[in-house]
Amino acid sequence: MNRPLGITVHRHIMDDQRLHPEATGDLTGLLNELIVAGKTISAEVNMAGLADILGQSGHTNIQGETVQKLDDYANTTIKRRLAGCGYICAMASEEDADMIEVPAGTAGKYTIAFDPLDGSSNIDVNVSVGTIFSVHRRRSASGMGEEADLLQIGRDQVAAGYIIYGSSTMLVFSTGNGVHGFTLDPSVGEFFLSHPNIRIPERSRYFSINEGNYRYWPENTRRYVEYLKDKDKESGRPYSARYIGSLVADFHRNLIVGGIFLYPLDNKNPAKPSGKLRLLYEAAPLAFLVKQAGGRAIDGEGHDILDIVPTELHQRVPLIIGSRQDVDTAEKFLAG
Ligand code: AHM
Ligand code: MG
Repeated sequence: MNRPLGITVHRHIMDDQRLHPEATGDLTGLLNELIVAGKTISAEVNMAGLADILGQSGHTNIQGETVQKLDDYANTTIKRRLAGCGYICAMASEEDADMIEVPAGTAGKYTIAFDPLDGSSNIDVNVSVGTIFSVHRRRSASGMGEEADLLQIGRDQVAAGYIIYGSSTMLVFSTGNGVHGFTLDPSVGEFFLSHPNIRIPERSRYFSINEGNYRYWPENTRRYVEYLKDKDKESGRPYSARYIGSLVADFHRNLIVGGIFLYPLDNKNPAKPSGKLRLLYEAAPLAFLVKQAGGRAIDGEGHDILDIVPTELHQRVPLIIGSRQDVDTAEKFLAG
């Protein structure tokens, strides 16, 4: 069979590296290792229905949630592949309470935070899940990495992206030079450039939110969602609702066709109103991508996600992300 010759993700990354004569190749090396981890996880996710790996592992993670077996698998796969690769000095994972050290003598110049398998409560029902990652240059000069190397603002990411395990497996990432999407051809085990220079539409007709939380939202958030559902021909309202409950899938859809995703502040815990999603390995990397694609991400509390200074690895943050004009409107409503 004649296959069209596509640009592989490795070629794309090398071409990108050549634009930076000062580059050492370490970021390229790190991304390549991550891609192999992603392909490994993809193969396992695809086999999940057959391999008796579905279901729960029986223990809970730092967030108090039940860990699915595939979460464990994805987490271990990424950690093993990156440990000792020489490109990173520390890792943080949604599934690990503490910073993950790298073997002595292998510390490199980057850090990585990742959610190994986001949306994993959806695995059993065949909904798309994904791996999200965020890469920073370390702050400390050398030696073993420290937590402070991981606690950096989103704006300083050098690379961020996700791998979505959906009807096909796609890698979407940015090194600060636009957002590019690659689709895995499983027959050759290679990601090919399928979505160069992704731009999110300036305005959309879709919103993604868990409306089951309506009663827990502040009044301004409720008013905004009511506004989206009001009839107004000129602004294309009512918007259509699309909520998958798997962040990578919801985000990916909105990135490609336009939309606004909200996991806003709520008072489910009245003593401590908060968002649900995590800053370091969910909100910040997607904020980096959306900005590169022409969109925006805010917390609805007066901050751009990319400017929030993390104080702990598993910090939660409200997230409003997507098409620029929609986020602008949401910002006005949420500010009252
Ligand atoms: P997870 O990291 O434990 O999988 O949880 C994060 C997921 C996101 O993928 C999704 O956007 C959100 O939780 C859905 O939450 P809810 O079920 O409260 O709507
Ligand atoms: Mg997650």
